[in-house]
Amino acid sequence: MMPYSFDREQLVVEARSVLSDNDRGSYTVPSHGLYPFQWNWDSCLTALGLQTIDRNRAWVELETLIAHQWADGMIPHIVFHTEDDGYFPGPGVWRTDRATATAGTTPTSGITQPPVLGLVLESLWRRSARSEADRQRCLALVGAAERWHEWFHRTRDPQGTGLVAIIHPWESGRDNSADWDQAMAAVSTDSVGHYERRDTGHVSADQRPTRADYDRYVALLQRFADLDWDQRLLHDASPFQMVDPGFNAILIAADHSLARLAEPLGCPELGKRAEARAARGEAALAALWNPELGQYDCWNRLTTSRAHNPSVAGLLPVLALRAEHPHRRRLCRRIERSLEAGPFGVASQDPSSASFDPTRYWRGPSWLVVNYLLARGLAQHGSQQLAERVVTVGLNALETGGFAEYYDPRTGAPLGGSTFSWTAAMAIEFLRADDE
Ligand code: 9WN
Repeated sequence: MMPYSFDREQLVVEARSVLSDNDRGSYTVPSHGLYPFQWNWDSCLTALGLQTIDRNRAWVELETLIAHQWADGMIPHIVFHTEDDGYFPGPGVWRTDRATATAGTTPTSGITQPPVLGLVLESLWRRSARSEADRQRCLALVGAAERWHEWFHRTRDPQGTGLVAIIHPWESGRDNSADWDQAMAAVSTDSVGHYERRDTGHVSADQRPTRADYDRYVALLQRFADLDWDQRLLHDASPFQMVDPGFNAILIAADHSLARLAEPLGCPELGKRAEARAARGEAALAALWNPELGQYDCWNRLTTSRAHNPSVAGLLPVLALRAEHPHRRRLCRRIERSLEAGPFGVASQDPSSASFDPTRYWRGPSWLVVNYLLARGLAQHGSQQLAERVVTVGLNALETGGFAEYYDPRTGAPLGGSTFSWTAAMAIEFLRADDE
C-alpha cells in the first residue's frame, strides 16, 4: 500500500476516487471483491462522502437502500443487487423469498444493522441546498427511518424495556467482538452442514472471524430462515439476544436527529414521537452501565447477565449522553486511555483487556466509522478537544495505512479489505473544515 502524503487536498481527491470506483450507479459497494453488494450502514455513512461529489447521488444512495425496506419496516443489512458468488452467504442461503414482508424482487438478507440513517439524514439535510425538492426527498427518507425505528421497538423489545436487542452478531456491525463470546458459545451448530467461506479468499484468515464463529453465524441464519423470517417470531426464538449499548446509543441519537429535522421538514408529530422514543431509550440505557468496567456493557437477555467486556460499544453512548451526564467524563477518560495504548484510533476492544487482538477484525483493530461516531458524539456534547484528537488519530491511520477496512491501533498498519468506501467517506468527513 502506498503511503499517503499528508496533503489534505490530495487525500480528498484520493478518497473521492475510491468512492467513484466503488460506485455502481445507484448504490456503492463497500469494497471491490470482498463485499460486492449494498450494505446498510456502509451505504448510509458513504452517502456523507458522496454528497461532496454529487448532492443528488447522496440522496439516491439512501433511496436505493430504502426501496428495499421490508413491509414491516425492517431495513435489511444487505441488498443483493447482482449475482456474485464471491461472497458467502448469498441469497440462496438467506432464503428471504419465503418471508411475507419482503418488499420487491431483489433479494435481501433478513437481519438489519446499526440505524445510522437518521444521523446521516440530519447531516445531509444541513449541507444540502434545502430546496423544496431536497425537503421532499429528505422527508420521505425520514419517514422510512421512523418506520424502521418503530419496527425496532416493536419486534426487538417485546417486553417494552426501552432498549432493543440484536439477534445476530452481524446486526451489531461488530461481527466477532468479544462481546458475543459467551452468548455465541451457547449457539448449537449441530445442523449447520457443509458450506464454503469466501471471505478468506480475499483477506488473510487471521484478520477475519474464526471457523467456529462462522458456524454459529450460519446456524442462527438457518434458524431464522426456518421460521420464514417472520420478524414477529425471531426475537423470542433466537438463541442469541444481546442488548448492545452502542447500537442503542445510535438508535437514540438517530431519533434525536429525526426530532431536530421535524421543524425544517414540517413534520412536528413525527418529531414528538422521535423525542419520546429517544427519552425512553436514554432512561433505559442506565441499566447497561457497568461500574466495574467504568463503561457501558452488553446485556444478554437470555441469561440475564452482562457480557462483562470492555469493547468500544460501551463507549459509543457518548453519542447519546448529554454534556452534564455523570458517566460522560468516565467514557472520555477511557477513550483517552485507549488512544494512549493505540495511537491509530480508538480500538474496538480495550487494549488492556485479555481479549484484545490488534489484528483480528472487531477484536481490537480500529475502525474509522466507529471513530467518526465517537468524534461526532464528543463534539456534539461539549468534548471538542477530545473529538479533535480522535479525528487527528483517524487521519494518522489514513496516512499510514490508506483507505483500509480497519487498522492495527498500535501501528496504523492496514488490515482487511482495501480501497474501502466508508473509510474514504470518513476521510472526507474528518477533513471538513466545519459542519455546514
Ligand atoms: C457481514 C460491509 C460489512 C460491515 C460490517 C463488517 C463486515 C460482513 C462480513 O462487513 O460484515 O455483514 O461478511 O464480514 O463487520 O460492519 O457493514 O463492510
